[in-house]
Amino acid sequence: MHKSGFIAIVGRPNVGKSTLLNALIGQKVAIMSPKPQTTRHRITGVLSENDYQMIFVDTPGMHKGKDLLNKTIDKVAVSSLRDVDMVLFVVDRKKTAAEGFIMNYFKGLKKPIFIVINKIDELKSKSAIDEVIMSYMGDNDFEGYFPVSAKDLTYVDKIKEKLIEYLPEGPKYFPPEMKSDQSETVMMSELIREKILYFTEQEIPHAVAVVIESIYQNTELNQVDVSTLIIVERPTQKQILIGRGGEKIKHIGTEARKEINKVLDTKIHLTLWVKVKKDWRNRPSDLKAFGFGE
Ligand SMILES: Nc1nc2c(ncn2[C@@H]2O[C@H](COP(=O)(O)OP(=O)(O)OP(=O)(O)O)[C@@H](O)[C@H]2O)c(=O)[nH]1
Ligand SMILES: [Mg+2]
Repeated sequence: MHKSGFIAIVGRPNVGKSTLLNALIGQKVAIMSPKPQTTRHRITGVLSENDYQMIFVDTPGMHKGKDLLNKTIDKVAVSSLRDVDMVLFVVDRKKTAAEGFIMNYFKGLKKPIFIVINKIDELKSKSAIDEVIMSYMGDNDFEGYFPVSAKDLTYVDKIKEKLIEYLPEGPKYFPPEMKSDQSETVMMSELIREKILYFTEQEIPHAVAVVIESIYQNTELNQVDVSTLIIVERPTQKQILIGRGGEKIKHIGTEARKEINKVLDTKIHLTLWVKVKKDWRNRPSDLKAFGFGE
């Protein structure tokens, strides 16, 4: 008998959902960063074994976003809840209003929901972990509680062991060698955005969109030439991103190139252009052009 199913990973921004996805499938398919609102799209990660397939759906952190971009990406997480067989609700602290906001979406969902208490490497003791677990008991019917460290891979396998029990009988939805449904082009733009998130501060990470303009297989130099547009909202942001003498953008480019080389095993030559598109996060046409929304 072959088992398979879809499992959504949801939670507040920055709790470690994408880190958990990568840990569960043993490969980096989703970018991760210390800045909230890193993930902006639904990202599928596939774990294939002989007798089962788990299709994990990483989602943007759920929160009450103000701009149109955030409202659009919040819908992604909410609709993912509808489309899956099971849910992993990731938390990293005791229940607060932010978690309560998310738990409202669980009402009436007739599917198993598990809580993952992530970042236990930062919790000092077993009793500190228990306190977090206790704060979630009683409100919802959770099927299980998993204290883990996605970063250190501690107890991540316990989640898989439990999910196998709950998986329904089903086909292989993806070929076993396929780890994600993201195209290489999208993955490249994401890895570039990851480096921008790491090396910029304040509002810049949130104001950035990355669009791959062209990809050229340069057989002569045995590399791929990639030309990329980085969109920001204001001229001041462009200045900061480029940095004095172009130093900042050069550093981001170097780090992105190394990461793409590592993750996608592709040698690339990267050209980055920074362009201002005023208030793009609130313009439906821009959002569509940059790959957001229906
Ligand atoms: N200490 C510790 N840090 C972790 C752990 N898992 C993730 N992190 C860190 O938490 C931060 C956020 O991780 P992400 O995986 O990007 O979080 P996310 O929930 O996907 O965030 P959004 O996409 O913004 O919703 C990163 O700096 C991670 O390194 C963990 O187990 N322990
Ligand atoms: Mg994420």
